[in-house]
Amino acid sequence: MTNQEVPSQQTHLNPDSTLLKSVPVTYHVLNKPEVMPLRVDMCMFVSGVLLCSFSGVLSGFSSVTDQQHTVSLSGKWSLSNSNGSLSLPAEVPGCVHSALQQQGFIQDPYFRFNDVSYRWIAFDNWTYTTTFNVSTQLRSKQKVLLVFDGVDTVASIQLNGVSVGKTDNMFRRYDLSVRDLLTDGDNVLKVSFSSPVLYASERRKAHSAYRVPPECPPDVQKGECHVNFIRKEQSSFSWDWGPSFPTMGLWKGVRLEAFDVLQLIQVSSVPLYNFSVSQWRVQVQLLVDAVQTTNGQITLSIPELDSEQTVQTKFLSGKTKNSFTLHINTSSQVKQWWPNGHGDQPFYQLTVRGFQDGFLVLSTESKVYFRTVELVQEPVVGSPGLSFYFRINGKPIFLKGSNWIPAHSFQDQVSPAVLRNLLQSAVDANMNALRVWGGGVYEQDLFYSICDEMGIMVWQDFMFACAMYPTEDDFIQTVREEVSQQVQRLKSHPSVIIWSGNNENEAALATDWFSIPVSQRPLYRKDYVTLYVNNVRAIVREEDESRPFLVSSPTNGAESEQEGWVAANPYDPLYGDTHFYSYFLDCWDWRTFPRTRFASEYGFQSWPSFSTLQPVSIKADWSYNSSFSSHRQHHENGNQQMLLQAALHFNLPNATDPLKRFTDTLYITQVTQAQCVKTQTEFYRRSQSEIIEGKGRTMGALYWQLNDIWQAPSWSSIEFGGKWKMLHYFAQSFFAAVLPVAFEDDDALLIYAISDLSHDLKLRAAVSAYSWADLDPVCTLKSDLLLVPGGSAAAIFKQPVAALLAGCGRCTRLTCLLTFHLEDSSGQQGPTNHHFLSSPKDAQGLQKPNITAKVQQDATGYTVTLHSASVAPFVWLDVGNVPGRFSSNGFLMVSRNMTVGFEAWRPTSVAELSRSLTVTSLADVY
Ligand code: BMA
Repeated sequence: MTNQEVPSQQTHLNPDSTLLKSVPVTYHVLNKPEVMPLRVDMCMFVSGVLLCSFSGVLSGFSSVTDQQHTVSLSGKWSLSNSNGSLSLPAEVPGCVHSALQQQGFIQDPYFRFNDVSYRWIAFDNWTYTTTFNVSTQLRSKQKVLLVFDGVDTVASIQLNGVSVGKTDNMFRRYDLSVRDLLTDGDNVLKVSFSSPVLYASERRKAHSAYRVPPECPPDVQKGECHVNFIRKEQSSFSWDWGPSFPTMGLWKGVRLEAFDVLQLIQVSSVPLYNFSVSQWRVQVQLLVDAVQTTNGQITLSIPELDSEQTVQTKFLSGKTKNSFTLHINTSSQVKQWWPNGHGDQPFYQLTVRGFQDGFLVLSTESKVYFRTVELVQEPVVGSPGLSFYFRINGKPIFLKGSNWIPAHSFQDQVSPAVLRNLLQSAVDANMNALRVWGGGVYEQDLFYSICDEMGIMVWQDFMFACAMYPTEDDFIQTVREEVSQQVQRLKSHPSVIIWSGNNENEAALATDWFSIPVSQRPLYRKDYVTLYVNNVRAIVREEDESRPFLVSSPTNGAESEQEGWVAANPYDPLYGDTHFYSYFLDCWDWRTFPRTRFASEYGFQSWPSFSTLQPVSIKADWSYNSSFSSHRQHHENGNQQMLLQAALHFNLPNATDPLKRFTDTLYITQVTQAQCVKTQTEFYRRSQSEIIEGKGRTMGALYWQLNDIWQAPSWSSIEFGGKWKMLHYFAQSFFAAVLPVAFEDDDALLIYAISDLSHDLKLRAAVSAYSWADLDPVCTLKSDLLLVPGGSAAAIFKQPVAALLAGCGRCTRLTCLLTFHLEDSSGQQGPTNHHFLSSPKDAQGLQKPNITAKVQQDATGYTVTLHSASVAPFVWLDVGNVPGRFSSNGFLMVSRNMTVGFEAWRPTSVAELSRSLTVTSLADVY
């Protein structure tokens, strides 16, 4: 692209000016709080005024605004409760609960029943205070903004005794203009928080015309009421997997931003592809606060793509959104961003510079990743309804993954390491997608940057879940600002592939979760449309045309829209996405699952391991029937449901030693969950290429849920702290790019070959039958080679079970099980899978395997070599509280010897691992 009009600093220097290059200058505010160091890249004197450019960081963009001065007010503040009986130092970012714990006023809030013991915290009002000094230089700026990146939630803000603002929404950034209130000496900033629980209840009382249900969570959740009346993490008042900790605090950074000309508040860059002319363009949006209307030039460039553009512009006085387009040189080869498993995640550096009279007034850099996303909803041959799948860069992609919930009740404790570990675990389990669920928080910038880097597609909900919401004007206004800010913040991330208005609220209305009288239903529908369609959707459409928007999940998508946004049955498998839970039906029977277009939620609970529970419990708690075990279970009858499901196929633990019985029970719940979710996921993956009885073409399997918020039973595959449950090890296999799946239909055994690869494969299935009593296979069968196109599931093997067993000789359904894999001329492709011909509780010949284990260390790390005396299903290695993970776990052992690796997440030793290691298999628990 042309660059002849581009002003360069050298050519536009005023001859009288003095150019100082790369002078390292750090500004200091007197006393505390800490100062954010700004590197001065360049300074020059213009008309006697020193103009400088600084390097800072703004939401992932390195950003510079001339004459800008940023002072962080994060750090140590003081905190007190309403009657002054408690007064303590508090870290910002942070929250009241974290501060109380850090200062020793309370124990670990997650310990035993402390969620209930510490209920009082959220009923009190709390004030955060800091005192700071600012330089004369800062105060001499034309404008000074006091910026709060996140205030949780209802607070009034005072600077030097003057009220400067009020907040009511945790999901918004607030910037307040404070220049004239700053003084020479001590400046006192106070943020007074009102109890979120009492606020929600007052808002509920004020809404007297009609109910906005649910009023309260079910008793089993031990939570607070009316969370839908406050724009705050909805699960912070409790959820069916989480405690009630209605937090208060400054949960993100606080700073002063001072400037003379303009200030860049938010930058975004969204690549758009014009299919008809095969050209990329990048839409760059600058949210700018200008002291006065300012004329200037903006230069956008991506040097690597030989693309640059300069335009004249005018920044109007005040806060404005300014959009610019950079057309990408058509002769440049643009490398695209791909989801994990489908290609790399390359990016380009975009530079945005603004000049006023030839001087740099604004400069920022950002990463641009190019990719297109389409949500395809069109007629399907042989099936009523509409398809529902994502096409990335023109390629249909099956979404494999899970649902993300807040990683901690106290967001200040979600460190970069926690995020990285969880997201790496997702990728290591061959996931390519996560849904950021609508009852939590819009995640931190880092979450999305890591997803960009790792190729994790994000289905981003807006934060509304399982409830009706009010539509008063002030509620709508704060939601509008929230949506607009969040879309601006997140839309540059290629990982975000869809916006979705809420979690399950269409379903709640359609299937009448809240017993709303028929006569009142139109009112609730009207409110629903007002909030999600006329406001949330309208803003998203205005802000971001680059990705699809769905009003709810589950939804029938285009069909819901046809039906006035609330479909008669949002769970219809012929349209959109579905959520499906069934705890009592046999999860080994694939017939119980809906053959949906897209499974965005499904799952089963399990308990975390003992080492995760131990630090938050005492000996008296260590039984399945203890009050602790019931207390941590927030899903009605959840503990019983797990055992009932387990008992369909397994003998339940019956050890006489209470602790062994408890840990064995934890184990059996994990086995049950892993096997259930495996069966269901395999069903969805194998349904991707076919239509059976009008249903199918499933193109997504996101199980509920990836992670945990605390140490408790839940649907997660990763425990609080990062330890993988058996399900997560299973996910590594059931999400493998190439996978064999077996199931029975009409007494025939079928094996499907599933491939997410781009190229075709020629595969055969190899099936081995093992007797439960013997480690040598009874027989092995191989199918003919079959073409398996990339991105498909194909039936590759079919044989009546009776014939298979007869042909095999010494096998019956009770005495044998099957293992199988896929292979081509170069060898095995994908993991080995297994199929039980009967429930293991009925298995004849299954014995205690007496597995012995030896830990060793070699150049690659730690290994555990196992020796088994017989076939052992669900072999589980556990090294207690040594953090890390095994290369494989929960496996079926059909060989005498096997070696697995252990990746430790902190230094350990052979001695410690040997001491900590326990090995459990199915027959060891009864
Ligand atoms: C889904 C979710 C959550 C819930 C989960 C398990 O419907 O959207 O609300 O935690 O089920 O019940």
